[in-house]
Amino acid sequence: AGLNYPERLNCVAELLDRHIADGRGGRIAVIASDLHWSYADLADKVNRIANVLVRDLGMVSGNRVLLRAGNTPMMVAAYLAVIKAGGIAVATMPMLRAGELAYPLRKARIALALCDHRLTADLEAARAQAPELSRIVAFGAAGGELEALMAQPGYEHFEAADTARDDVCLIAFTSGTTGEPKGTMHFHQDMLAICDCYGARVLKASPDDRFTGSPPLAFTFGLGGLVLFPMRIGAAMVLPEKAAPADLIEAIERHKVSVVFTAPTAYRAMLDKLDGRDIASLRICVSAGEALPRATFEAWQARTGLPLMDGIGATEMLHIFIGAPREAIRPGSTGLPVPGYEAKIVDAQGREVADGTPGRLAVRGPTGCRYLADPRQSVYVLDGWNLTGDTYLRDADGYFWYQARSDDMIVSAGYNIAGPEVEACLLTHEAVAECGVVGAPCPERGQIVKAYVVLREGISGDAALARALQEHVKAGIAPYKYPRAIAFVDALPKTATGKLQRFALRRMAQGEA
Ligand code: 3UK
Repeated sequence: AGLNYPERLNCVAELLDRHIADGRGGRIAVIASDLHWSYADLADKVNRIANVLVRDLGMVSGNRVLLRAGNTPMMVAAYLAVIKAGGIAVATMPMLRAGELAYPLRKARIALALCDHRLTADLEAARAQAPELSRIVAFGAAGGELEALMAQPGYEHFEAADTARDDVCLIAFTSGTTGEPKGTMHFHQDMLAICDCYGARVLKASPDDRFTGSPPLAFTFGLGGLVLFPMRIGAAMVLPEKAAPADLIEAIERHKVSVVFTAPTAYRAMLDKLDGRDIASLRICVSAGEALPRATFEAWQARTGLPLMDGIGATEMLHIFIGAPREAIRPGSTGLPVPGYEAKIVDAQGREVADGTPGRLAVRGPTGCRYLADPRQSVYVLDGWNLTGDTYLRDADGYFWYQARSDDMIVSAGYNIAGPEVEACLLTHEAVAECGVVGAPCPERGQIVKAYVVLREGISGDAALARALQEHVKAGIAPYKYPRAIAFVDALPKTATGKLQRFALRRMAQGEA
């Protein structure tokens, strides 16, 4: 994609300071409820925090700084300040508790943390298991500790640290659905590369767009979609305090948002809440994090006239690496490799398979997996290719079609069944709000297909509805894939990043068998 970044590069100088140097300091950068920060306002906060880090807190280039906050303007400023000062931002999901914080604290050898004042208790508690953590500075409250330090005279200027393009600036932890979370390391140039590949060539947003979404800023899906993509082009980010489907609609309507980043389940949930709302400002809707069921694509398009732009990304790759530009979308397919990336399908021995054959998805490009001090590196990277844990197939036109997480395949009476395909079919039934399909142990068949179903508001589950759902699946896809067991539940187990926890459903299915 012709990426040629200078050897000395600080990504914050490019994402933020450049706009001011080029006379765009008056443009709106951050919107949150009643707050509006221009690019110049944001740069002022960033410089002040950077000065506090270096002059008051003793941070030096290369230090790792833990960040803990929701999607707030100060979280954005803190992220950029750590990176501008040459540090390495280690963001953690706000919902993590003390026991879960200790691992990334120890693994990334964190001495210093900046933390939203509402979230300090768990961090304080985690100190018992992470003795290297010597300083926690709270922010976000009027007269907060960080804010008081920021107000010191002479703190409004800060020269970006002279970092290399391949210096690490971010450690993002995976959500850890299998074993301990892994810290993935990303360089200054990676922050720009995702904008110049996916942002410029697939998303194609404009400086007048306003971006919003639900993913946490501690999740690279959120960092890219809500912060990096808009900043690269001088556009604005809208940060709702809460990001449930109703809050997203409210933010879109109130702030005339045009670009949304969220997960497929959130689009589906928003559909039930659009009556009487004005979301005409919306023009680009990105869906990632989980497979986008065709029924969700179609229902969203029918209701809003907008196609959902599916894209597969991963913490290991920083952001989206397969996805189609709007004019090339094929419903049901994740899309085409993002310009700058290559993708292929390989078998268990790592050999490329023929088009149309399912296998493991491998990808390479300007960003890629580097785990922090972790022997599991070879699980993801082979011969320069990143091996995602996903089963995909490529068609003759080069489009990639998701099948399942490789470890989510259900084997029932010798048949291989992809849970997500059964879920996609169940979602075409009007009674179904959400569902998760896993294998449940069965003495005769090895496994049977079991569906956990959340019904739409006002509908209650009984044996007749369960039979109707089974018939619906048999009529929609090959009958052997139908769920022999159906359980109606109030909610599905989700990770901190909003993904369905199929392993938790499998455990439930085991317990119930
Ligand atoms: C799954 C998808 C089908 C897939 C992410 C956008 O999700 C992100 O990162 P994670 O590390 O998870 C990676 C795994 O999630 N997945 C993501 N998107 C899709 N499966 N269709 C999709 N569109 O199993 C992948 O291996 O949490 C997403 C940007 C940045 C991200 N970190």
